[in-house]
Amino acid sequence: MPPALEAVIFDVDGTIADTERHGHRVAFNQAFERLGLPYRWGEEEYGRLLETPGGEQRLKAYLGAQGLAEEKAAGLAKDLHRLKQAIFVDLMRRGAAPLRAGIDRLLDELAAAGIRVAVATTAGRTWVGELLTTLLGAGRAARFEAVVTGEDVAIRKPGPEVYLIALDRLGCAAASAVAIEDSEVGVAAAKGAGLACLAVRNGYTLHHDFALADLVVEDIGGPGVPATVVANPHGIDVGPMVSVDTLRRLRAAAR
Ligand code: XBP
Ligand code: MG
Repeated sequence: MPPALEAVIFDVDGTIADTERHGHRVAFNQAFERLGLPYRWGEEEYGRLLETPGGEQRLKAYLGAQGLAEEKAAGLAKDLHRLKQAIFVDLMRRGAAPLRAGIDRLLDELAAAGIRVAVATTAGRTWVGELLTTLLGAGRAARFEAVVTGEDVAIRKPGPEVYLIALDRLGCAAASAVAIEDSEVGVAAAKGAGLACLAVRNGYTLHHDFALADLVVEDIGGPGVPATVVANPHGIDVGPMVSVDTLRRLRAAAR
């Protein structure tokens, strides 16, 4: 018999909340402006820049590509990123990074079923906790038993470390957990750690290769938003919304 579902580990950017297009991207641009730099990241260009996970790493790679020497790029990326994080928190408090449909519903269903939850993200500790509290309320945010961020790992996604640390902190075997991700690198990280993985696409990840995912949907489903299935390689019964039972079936079907 396959192991029971004990825990669900959520990615944050693009999965719990739509943070990138109107949140992080805008904050990066405001940071450039405040430091008097000529760079601005357009919506489409930012989609390509997202291939470098981690805001500071993204900045460093971009500045390097603009011709800055490595040491100069690293120092400027650090300063810009510190500033960008403060700007992002402010934008997020003003609603620039909305919760994705159905996340609050699913969290409540998981709690009612006694299934534990954690976070595994490439993003920074400075804002992740506050985003969870702002979008979900203090009660739901407190249910995340482990919040593992970019600062906790030596190698970011697509490396599996962030998931391995989350599993370790939960004291849960990979075979008893499901990950929810929105991107190709995120799915690779989760599968590399041995978890079953649900992919929830968003505007920036429509073109990603989700061949490793155990189920791909447009949304998990919430009031007025159906869980439109994009790929269902195990042929599981998804239902009108991704529910605890959907995730249990996913866990059982995944290899
Ligand atoms: C998220 C990221 C992050 C965010 C920005 O990836 O790569 O860098 O874009 O956040 P994932 P920070 O959803 O796969 O975890 O600036 O805090 O890094
Ligand atoms: Mg993501």
